Amino acid sequence: MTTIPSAPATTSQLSDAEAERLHAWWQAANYLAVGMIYLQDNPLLREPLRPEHIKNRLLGHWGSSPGQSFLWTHANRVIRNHDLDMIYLSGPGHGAPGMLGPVYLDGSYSEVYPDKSQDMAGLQRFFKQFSFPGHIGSHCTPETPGSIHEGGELGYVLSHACGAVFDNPDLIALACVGDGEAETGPLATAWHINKFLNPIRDGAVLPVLSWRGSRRRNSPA
Ligand SMILES: Cc1ncc(C[n+]2csc(CCOP(=O)(O)OP(=O)(O)O)c2C)c(N)n1
Ligand SMILES: [Mg+2]
Repeated sequence: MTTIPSAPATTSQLSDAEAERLHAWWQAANYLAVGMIYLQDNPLLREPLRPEHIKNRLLGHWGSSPGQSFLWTHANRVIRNHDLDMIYLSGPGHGAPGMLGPVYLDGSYSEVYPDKSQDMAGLQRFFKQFSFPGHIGSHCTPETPGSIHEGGELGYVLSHACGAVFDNPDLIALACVGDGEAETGPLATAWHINKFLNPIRDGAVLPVLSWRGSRRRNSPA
């Protein structure tokens, strides 16, 4: 009989201290997502909030963002602990704040766009220019540091994830599927691509359904 050794406790178990740090990082990412969607000024709420601090037109899906930054936060932990080769693919629509927040937090955004520096002035520009014509898109556009493909049309996250791992045995593609996206034909079909994935020759796809209860089951109306 063969026994499969379990992963070493140090890398598989989340200590309270580590959980607290991850949680703090995730909360900061969530603050950035809210700021991007709602604020055009007063980014750190250092003064009482006034109507002119709020954007006139709100774009970007708040509900989509915490789930995606949660995946990002915890994926980073396993990437670091296990030295993984992993990419994240974002399916839900207009959920870019869920990725832009982490990218700003880890310093990559300011590195590529020095005017979005990690200070109050840079943060104000980052917030104001999100979903503003000619500036930062509400999808994860190619201008996003680290991004390799534009989204926009729902339905393709699993096809892209599978395509990325074919003949790429060391890669893990973490794919977040929006519950709305999951209702599209291309996405429904893409669940079947696993039939073509070979665990020896190809990498692995780790799909996560972002099911946010947007459709109430058994509701009377
Ligand atoms: C094929 C297609 N149909 C419609 C849209 C318009 N659209 C953009 S986001 C969205 C809702 C997406 O829902 P979901 O995937 O659940 O994402 P979330 O709720 O997390 O924003 C829709 C219908 C689109 N981008 N692509
Ligand atoms: Mg949804």
